[in-house]
Amino acid sequence: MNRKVSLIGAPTDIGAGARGASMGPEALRVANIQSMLEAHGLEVADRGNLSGPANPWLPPVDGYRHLKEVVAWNRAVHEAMYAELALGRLPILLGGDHCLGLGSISAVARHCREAGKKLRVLWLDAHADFNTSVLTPSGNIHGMPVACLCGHGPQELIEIGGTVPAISPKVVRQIGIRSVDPGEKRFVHEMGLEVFDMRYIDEMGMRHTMELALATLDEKTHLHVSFDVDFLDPDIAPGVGTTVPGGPTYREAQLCMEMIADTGRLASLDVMELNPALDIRNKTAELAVDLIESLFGKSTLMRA
Ligand code: Z70
Ligand code: MN
Ligand code: MN
Ligand code: MN
Repeated sequence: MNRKVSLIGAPTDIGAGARGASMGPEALRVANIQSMLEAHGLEVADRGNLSGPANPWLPPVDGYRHLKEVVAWNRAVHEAMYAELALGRLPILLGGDHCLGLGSISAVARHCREAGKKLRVLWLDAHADFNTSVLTPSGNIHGMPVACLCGHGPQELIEIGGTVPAISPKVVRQIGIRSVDPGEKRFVHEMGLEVFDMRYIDEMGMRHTMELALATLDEKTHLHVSFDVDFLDPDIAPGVGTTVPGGPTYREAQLCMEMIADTGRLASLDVMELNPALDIRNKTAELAVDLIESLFGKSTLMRA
């Protein structure tokens, strides 16, 4: 794995349904994300925070809330992530709400095209984030980034990476899903997204789930993990805008991260939707950092 890591803060809640994810980057820093990574021998550069428009907190227009501001933030995220990849570094996006997955993953896809790499995206989330302006119940664009990446969304958003669509649904594996809107569900099936929902994890276990989600990676694969903190069960991770009961336990989440680490292919990461305004003494931020430690190779015993 690449040992040179860059932290990029994106302090906004522009695409979310609750205010407060804008404080996520600072909460992750307070939970010592940088020193944790350095303790594992990584070279870490904190690039500070991106800037962008304030959140005007307006109702949706034509099925989108804050579209212009969402575009501006995603352009900034795209350029920042792309620049770190071009430097040969492993970027970690500190969100911020999950609408920014569009800017992040479009940058990763652009890098992969130029570098001749194959892309695999693991989307760890309670939600499929596959809505469109006609399907959405809320207009919140954090419910739409996967659809936008696959070419279904407003022109100015889907074309941020220069190529439309930025990715094929075939490169995506969604894990932990348990809240999907009715129209969104039909669209997920129509597009053939590979979804390992909580029913699947209950029946088959996290081990088998991850074996399938990580199958067919090779030395040419760039593995991107988009970690929406609401993936986790709200009992352990209350500090998110949209809690959905019945998520992975602490043990299941640890195994998920450890199995990703074991591939040695992790090349970029998003840590999204952490909402310190709803957290309890930064415990969700500390949990996220604990899990990211496993993602970067911490294991209980030395492994061959
Ligand atoms: C719902 C919508 C969502 C996160 C909520 C919710 C989407 N499907 N995503 N919280 N992170 O409004 O589109
Ligand atoms: Mn590279
Ligand atoms: Mn999400
Ligand atoms: Mn979510």
